Amino acid sequence: MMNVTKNIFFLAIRNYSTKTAPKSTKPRKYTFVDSLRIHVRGGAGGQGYQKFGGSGGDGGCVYVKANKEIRNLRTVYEKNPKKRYVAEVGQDSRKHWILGNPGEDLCIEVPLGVSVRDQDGVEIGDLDEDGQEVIVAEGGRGGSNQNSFLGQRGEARSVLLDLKLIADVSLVGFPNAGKSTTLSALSRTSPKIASYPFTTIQPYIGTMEYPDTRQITIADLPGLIEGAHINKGMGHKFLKHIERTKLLLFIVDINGFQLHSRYSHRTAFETVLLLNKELELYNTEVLDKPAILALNKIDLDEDKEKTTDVIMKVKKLPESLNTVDPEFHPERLIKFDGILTMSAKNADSVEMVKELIRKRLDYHHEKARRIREQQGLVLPEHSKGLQDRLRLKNEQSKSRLL
Ligand SMILES: Nc1nc2c(ncn2[C@@H]2O[C@H](COP(=O)(O)OP(=O)(O)OP(=O)(O)O)[C@@H](O)[C@H]2O)c(=O)[nH]1
Ligand SMILES: [Mg+2]
Repeated sequence: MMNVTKNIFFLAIRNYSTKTAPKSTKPRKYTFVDSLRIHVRGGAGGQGYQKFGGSGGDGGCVYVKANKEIRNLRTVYEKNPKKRYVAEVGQDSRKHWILGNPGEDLCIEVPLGVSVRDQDGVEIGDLDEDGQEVIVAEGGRGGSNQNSFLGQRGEARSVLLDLKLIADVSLVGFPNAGKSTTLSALSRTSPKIASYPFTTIQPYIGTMEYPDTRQITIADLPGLIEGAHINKGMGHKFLKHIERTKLLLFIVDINGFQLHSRYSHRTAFETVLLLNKELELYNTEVLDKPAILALNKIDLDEDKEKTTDVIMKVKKLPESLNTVDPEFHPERLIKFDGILTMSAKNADSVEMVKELIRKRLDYHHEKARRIREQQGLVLPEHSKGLQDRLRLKNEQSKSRLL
């Protein structure tokens, strides 16, 4: 049994320690797909009919639309594995049909959280809300007296769909820290849990439910390892998913972490600093997100010595940095909104985490709202009625004009 576990473990390291990401964007079957390159072309415009001054119909356009029912880009790929999308052509103008009908638009439905970019990496649009849409290829103009009655070609280009999960909270931790165990204790999800690293190889979203029906989503991401920011391990591939979450929940094993016997053992305090450092090296901005530190597996620390030690050191940062080697020092320290101890296997201690997450999310939501309000970006909640009345008045006066 031991050997089997060990083999899986080494296989995992070999597979996931690749220095460069595979070039092909062709997704493997049954895997979570969070990036997909597609080729889009608007429909050509119909030909005009010069003799009668007739105009051809405009070609249809291709647009991308967010649909909350779609969970990942694999669904998009499976619907059209060739990844080519061509909208309908506009109808030609004819003797008995002077104005050709426009071609039908083509809609590509994608999950929420997709950012659409062109071949040069320039952003075309972010689709974060259900029903949001963006045109990716315009249809060609129909032929008319303005263009010598020649229908124009539709726009053609390749477009990258890049999915960044939208969840309220994301779990950040080294492999085997107990992230999936925490997720299963917090939500009704049952992710795979096992005693070897890299058990979770795809992001997984669970929903925490509160007695008053409030729901908070939480993303379990594959574990990070040292060097994740330069593609080591597999966490790097998923670091981008942290960017759109509102709160980070660090899960740290109180016994620290050791990838395997050839690597050094890291204490829980070193692990906290290393996670801080990996996030910083990936994108300093993620350090501005509210974060909670959960020290896990305290049932294995009977005399509470390790727990007391790490809490004291985290609270005494930055002075406590001098207790560890400079290689662990981040440039910028993350500020934790709260430190908790738990045993993810014990549902009661996880309840506290659940409550704190809600409190912190609500606090930061309210804070952000007030800042926007002060900057005049949104009307205060109580003046929303006024906004609606103004809109209605505008519409009424418009309809009177018609
Ligand atoms: N004793 C004890 N063991 C725990 C606790 N939480 C998790 N474990 C065990 O730790 C191991 C790893 O747990 P996982 O939840 O799979 O860890 P993970 O962080 O999701 O790991 P990866 O998916 O590999 O990144 C499993 O054997 C769990 O049963 C805890 O509070 N106490
Ligand atoms: Mg896991």
